Amino acid sequence: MSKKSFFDRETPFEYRWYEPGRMVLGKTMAEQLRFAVCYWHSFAWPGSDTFGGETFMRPWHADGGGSMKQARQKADAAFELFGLVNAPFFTFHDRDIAPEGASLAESNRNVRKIGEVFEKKMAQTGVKLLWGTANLFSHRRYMAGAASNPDPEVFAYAAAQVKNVFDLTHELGGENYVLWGGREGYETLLNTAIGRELDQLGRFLTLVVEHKHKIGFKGAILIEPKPAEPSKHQYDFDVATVFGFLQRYGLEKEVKVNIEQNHATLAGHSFEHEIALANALGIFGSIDMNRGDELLGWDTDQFPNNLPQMALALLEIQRAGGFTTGGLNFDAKLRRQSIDPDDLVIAHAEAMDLCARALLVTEKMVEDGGLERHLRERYAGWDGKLGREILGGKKSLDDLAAWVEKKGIDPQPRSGRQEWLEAWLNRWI
Ligand code: XLS
Ligand code: NI
Ligand code: NI
Repeated sequence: MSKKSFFDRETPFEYRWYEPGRMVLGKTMAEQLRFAVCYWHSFAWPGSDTFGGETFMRPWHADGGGSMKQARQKADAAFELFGLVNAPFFTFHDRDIAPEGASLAESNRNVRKIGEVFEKKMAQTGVKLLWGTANLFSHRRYMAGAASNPDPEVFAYAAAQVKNVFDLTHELGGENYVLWGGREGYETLLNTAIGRELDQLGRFLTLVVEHKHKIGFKGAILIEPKPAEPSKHQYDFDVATVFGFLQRYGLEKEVKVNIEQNHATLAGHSFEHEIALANALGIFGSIDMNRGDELLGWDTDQFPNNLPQMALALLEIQRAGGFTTGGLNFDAKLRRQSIDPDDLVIAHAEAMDLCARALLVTEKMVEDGGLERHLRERYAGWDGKLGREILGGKKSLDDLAAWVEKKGIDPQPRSGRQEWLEAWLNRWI
């Protein structure tokens, strides 16, 4: 591995749009986009699906792929890719980076050993950790959920796993800690007590938040909403559901969301809807930029390729003030026929390039200001006397009824101008 590159490219590539140092809307492109490569799809997944096994045949998966030697080999390849595509961040689950041991203590030690490898590689390369997370869904002990499990021993086991990888995330200078409720949901209500499970989840998240303050972690804790898959119904359905949950357990100031494009569409929303709502509710954190397939109803985790969709998402992120601790994670995987190491390089590089291009489209939209102007005019009444008095709680139902009658008010509808606005958007693509 060290002598011969795993990726061994013959054709050099270059970015057409991504210029990390170029200023766009007051920050460099690199600062605006904060790209991250995910470990699980690119290095832990062997290309299997429900109907067939491994297709990629990576050396670190040979003979079952369970050794620490292979985990180190995998880390070498991962950091080689980050360098090749010039990705400033990466993301991982504990189980992506190191094999599970015979006991939790051994598993945790394995994770920590690779953590040491990461620490060195991060110092050498300057690559940073966008977020870490725990895999609380693959092992059979989690088949009925982690925090929402009917057995409190599973809750405790999950807590122990989270503590280890959260501490590691903190030590590696990670900028966020993510919780995706993979099996926090149910298959049938016949065996599920929803109320109990929600309280268990609320308790678990509270413990994570308390731990954050105890260790002095300065980053954000993020929940990643998803409506279903692997569970039939998942509690963190979408941004609105997560916000209600956070409020119920008093955590809405402590926890934000990591929004994934594919999860948004599975929940029946657009990506930009979820980002805009999170912004409106004050919980926007980070994104997973991976699309679904319009004809398939599951999480296909494809690299982004739709410029207008990406530009709209990046526009909403600008409206939210841009990323702070968050970033743009490619929670995306190759198709299982893309078996060459090169495919991994091309997929990431082209996705980054297209995101950069989308950012330039966003820049034009923001600079033109057409949308903001239209919105200002559309809502202008709410900034006037009547609007301010209503929102300021100065008018009762009686007051309003009397005022409308006395003045003989008869509001006139105005055009929503949707077609004009859609054409305005396309002007910048
Ligand atoms: C799965 C999720 C997962 C999270 C991290 O659908 O997207 O990969 O991003 O646990
Ligand atoms: Ni996903
Ligand atoms: Ni994701």
